[in-house]
Amino acid sequence: MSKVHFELEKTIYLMDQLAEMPASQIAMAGRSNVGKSSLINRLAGRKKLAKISSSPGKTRSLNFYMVTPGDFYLVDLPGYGYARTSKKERAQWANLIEIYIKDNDWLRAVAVLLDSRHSPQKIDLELVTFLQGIGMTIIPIMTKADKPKQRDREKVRKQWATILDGQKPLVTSAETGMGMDTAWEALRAAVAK
Ligand SMILES: Nc1nc2c(ncn2[C@@H]2O[C@H](COP(=O)(O)OP(=O)(O)O)[C@@H](O)[C@H]2O)c(=O)[nH]1
Ligand SMILES: [Mg+2]
Repeated sequence: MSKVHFELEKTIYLMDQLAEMPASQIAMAGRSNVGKSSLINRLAGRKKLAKISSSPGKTRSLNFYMVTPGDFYLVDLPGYGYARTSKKERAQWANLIEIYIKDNDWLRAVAVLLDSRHSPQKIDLELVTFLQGIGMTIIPIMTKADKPKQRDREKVRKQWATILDGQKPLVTSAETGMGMDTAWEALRAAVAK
């Protein structure tokens, strides 16, 4: 594969900073600590592009990375579901995400990151149900695939496929690089759609 380049073009902290970013976009969503930053770094081939946080729940911003070639934005959404987040912060997250995702003509798909080690969790299901409800294309991506036994991982994958009307999540590991080619294919296919 030719060399890809990620450029952080814009960071948004508050709703009123949301402006139209006129290029195809793919958003990445997932619970805090699911491995979102690690996956972005692995895809970019750079270790320190997105911060791997030792204190989860910290990042509250939307980060727009311009990806070349391809000329689309990979949008890193703030992680959700951090246990120590207040009710108010949770509501703010939902509000910002909802406004960003709805009525965004540039958004082609939302990659939903799912931890390979866990059965579907309520909070992930809420996001998936919301996306299904508005007819948004979902790219389900299982992370940390190097952690569980393959048999357990496949069980989780099947559970998700049932929820996703048969669509099987991609299986990735930022640690080993497993599944990166497939992930790129899925992202590029969604952009080309
Ligand atoms: N074993 C393993 N650990 C991972 C993987 N991806 C992320 N991690 C670890 O999971 C923790 C959270 O990762 P991070 O990328 O910051 O998650 P984020 O909060 O979703 O952005 C860190 O300690 C990472 O080193 C993976 O593919 N395999
Ligand atoms: Mg992160």
